[in-house]
Amino acid sequence: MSRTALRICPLCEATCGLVLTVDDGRVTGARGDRDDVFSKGFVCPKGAAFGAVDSDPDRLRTPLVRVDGELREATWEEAFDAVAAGIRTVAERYGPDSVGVVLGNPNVHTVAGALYPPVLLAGLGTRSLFTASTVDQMPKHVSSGLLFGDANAIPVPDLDRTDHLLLIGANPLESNGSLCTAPDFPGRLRALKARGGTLTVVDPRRTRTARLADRHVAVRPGTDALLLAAMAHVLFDEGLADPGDLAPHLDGLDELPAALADFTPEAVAGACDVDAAVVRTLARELAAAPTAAVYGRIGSCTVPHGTLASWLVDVLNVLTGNLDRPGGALFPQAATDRTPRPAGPGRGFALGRWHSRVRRHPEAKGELPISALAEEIDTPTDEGEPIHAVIVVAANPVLSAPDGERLDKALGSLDFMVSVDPYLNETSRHAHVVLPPPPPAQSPHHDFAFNTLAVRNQVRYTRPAVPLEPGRMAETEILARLVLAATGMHGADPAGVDALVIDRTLGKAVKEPHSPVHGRDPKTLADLLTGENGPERRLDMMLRLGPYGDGFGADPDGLTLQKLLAHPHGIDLGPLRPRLPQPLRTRSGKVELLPEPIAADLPRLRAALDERPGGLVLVGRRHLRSNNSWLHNVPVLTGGSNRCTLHLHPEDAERLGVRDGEPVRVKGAGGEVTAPAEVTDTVRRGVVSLPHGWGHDRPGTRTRHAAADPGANVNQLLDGGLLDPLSGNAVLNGIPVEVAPLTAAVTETFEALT
Ligand SMILES: Nc1nc2c(c(=O)[nH]1)N[C@H]1C(S)=C(S)[C@@H](COP(=O)(O)OP(=O)(O)OC[C@H]3O[C@@H](n4cnc5c(=O)[nH]c(N)nc54)[C@H](O)[C@@H]3O)O[C@H]1N2
Ligand SMILES: Nc1nc2c(c(=O)[nH]1)N[C@H]1C(S)=C(S)[C@@H](COP(=O)(O)OP(=O)(O)OC[C@H]3O[C@@H](n4cnc5c(=O)[nH]c(N)nc54)[C@H](O)[C@@H]3O)O[C@H]1N2
Ligand code: SF4
Ligand SMILES: [Mo]
Repeated sequence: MSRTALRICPLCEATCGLVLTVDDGRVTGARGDRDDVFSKGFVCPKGAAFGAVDSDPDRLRTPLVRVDGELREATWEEAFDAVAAGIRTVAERYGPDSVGVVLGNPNVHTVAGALYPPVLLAGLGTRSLFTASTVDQMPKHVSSGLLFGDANAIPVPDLDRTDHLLLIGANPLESNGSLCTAPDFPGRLRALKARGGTLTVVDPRRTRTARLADRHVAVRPGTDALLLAAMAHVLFDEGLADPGDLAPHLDGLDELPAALADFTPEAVAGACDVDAAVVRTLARELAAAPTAAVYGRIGSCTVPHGTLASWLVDVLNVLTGNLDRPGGALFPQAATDRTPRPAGPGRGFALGRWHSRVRRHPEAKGELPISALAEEIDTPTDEGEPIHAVIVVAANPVLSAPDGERLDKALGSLDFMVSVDPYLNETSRHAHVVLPPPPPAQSPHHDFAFNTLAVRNQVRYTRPAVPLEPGRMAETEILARLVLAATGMHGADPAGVDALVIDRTLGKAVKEPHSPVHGRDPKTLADLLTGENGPERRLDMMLRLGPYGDGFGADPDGLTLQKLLAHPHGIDLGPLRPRLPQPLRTRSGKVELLPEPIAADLPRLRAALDERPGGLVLVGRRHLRSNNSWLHNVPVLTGGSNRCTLHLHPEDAERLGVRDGEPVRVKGAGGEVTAPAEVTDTVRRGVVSLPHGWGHDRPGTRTRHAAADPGANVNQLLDGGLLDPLSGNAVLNGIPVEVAPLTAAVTETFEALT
């Protein structure tokens, strides 16, 4: 029997609504949902392959438990018994920080990943938290924390209304956008141009996005902070800085010109390899546009000055009066955001409240750099215990973080490791217990994270499209049971975890004077919650307490889970609106334009004015049909141009004696890898590019298709020593490498192997 079911796509940040075709409990097709209030029918090749992703035969169906060194199929009961024993033994013997928690990217794409890791961390009391954020957007969190007092207050470009978009180190035509949730990002860029707006792209590669732009600036990798600082300099120098209505909300504006005085267009031109005249034009165009937004992503974050670049993105938005105004960059307001409290001074954002044990890296947003995970396991010191046990949820750091070889060994040496992962891959192969979540069609979906980053306020929820197969456990229940097992409550009712959270949240809400439930009885409120299970009741609670909520009856027209369920294609909550000063949590209650940690990092940027790379530098790239490390096992999403090749410019190829299609050796501080050369003038001279997420050639994995065309792990070129100091984010772009053709003998072996 064939039927259809709605499901929000979890495969990237665009959050498109899909219509799945379901035949006998199996997803056999997927198309864009034309009635979706946000995505309006858009779908990309990944979303269209939802069925293939969902039914990959290599997905694990039952838990695995290590017995006598071998991973064997086990019951859920055996698996959680092993987790409780493994984690508790380590925690009780060596203390809470000896249990590390590693959270990967898919946690922001699942209901379970949003609701349970915070409870796990609180219950464990560990400071050893490592996530994909420190190989990604941590610099943006830190700059937002410092500017606005809230690390999660990230302004989003108003794509649909802006007149001018300056896009730095992002390639949404392949990635479909990031920290800017916009289904059909490509179509929205075309619409910008169609309404007479302009698009400028700053990227060392002439990407598909750059080809769409009115202007493409092929900056030297790692130098965006210099470029942006010089643009700010020009705005001051030419009297173009005009924050307009923002002025009363700003602190530190007068100190900025002096802080940026050294960064003249002429001073940065050499380092950025961008003409001073172009820098001036970029600044003037930004100032002249009726509305404009500066937006930076991976290429501006995963670099040595990632926090400064992220800070300067918003400084430019402020100086041109574009922060918090329609057509500029605004703060979204999601339906599950906490009840907005009245504006006023907050607690501010602190960095370095504790440090990593081995190299004393400061924490940021409660996290330590994932680049330091291996050393925190394999290096004893006099101070405290190394990490002896690790809980991994939806992460594959052996491929996604620097120096996978070292991490691979370190994970293999642990007393205990548990992975919540659908695959036995490069990381989970080290686990003592693997807990596989069901495929996405069997899971509910709501975008807790991405709705706070969306170009339009809206809310959508989809229940599982097909029921759980026999023997499967919902990921929400897996994580609730994991919380219990890891925190000494093994065997208790997992529904108790949700009940506890509800109890605490409502208990707090009724005490907040600005809450719609102020003064009410939390027990009565809890009884009003609807939903089929704990996670749904928690969603209902968040919606009802949130900015559009019914306030548990205070506003009968407001949002509830039941209302959302009655709108299966979602509810539109309108365009982004100006919100300042309400989102600010700084101590001054203002936007703090020159916070002390930023000012203290500027001398390092000044030193970079004179830096010139001696040889080649490497940058990454994404392919439309990829998703970090874990979609290479789906045949329809691999092959064609989605290959792990080294892009290099024809002139560099010629100089090095490298020919198209032939294998080259790439060497970096952390090691070397081999990949076929792809000679292309889409990369600028002096820059080579390898995609990440490849390197599926380790034994003991169960991803057969990926292993057949493993590619090389670009992160092996890194030794984990290069970080943006303020955020602890790994430097993944602009890293120095050496490239050489493989010698004939080695080439033969390479060809035999590939
Ligand atoms: N050189 C270089 N390195 C990079 C990047 C780069 O641009 N260049 N990008 C970085 C970025 S932005 C990121 S976000 C990181 C990503 O880093 P990770 O999060 O470590 O890597 P992913 O490949 O996203 O793998 C996530 C894991 O989750 C599993 N998984 C998939 N779906 C689910 C699910 O529903 N539930 C659970 N529990 N698990 C699931 C997958 O099998 C996989 O093992 O990589 C980073 N690494
Ligand atoms: N198809 C696909 N979509 C994805 C993912 C995927 O793996 N595949 N991953 C998802 C994830 S986890 C994320 S975080 C987002 C990322 O989303 P994006 O940031 O849009 O990702 P990328 O496509 O890597 O684009 C980064 C661009 O920065 C450029 N770049 C490198 N170094 C520099 C530099 O120093 N300066 C400048 N200005 N540019 C530089 C690169 O050439 C590249 O074109 O994509 C998400 N969407
Ligand atoms: S753009 Fe992203 S969310 Fe939309 S269908 Fe493609 S992978 Fe899914
Ligand atoms: Mo990411």
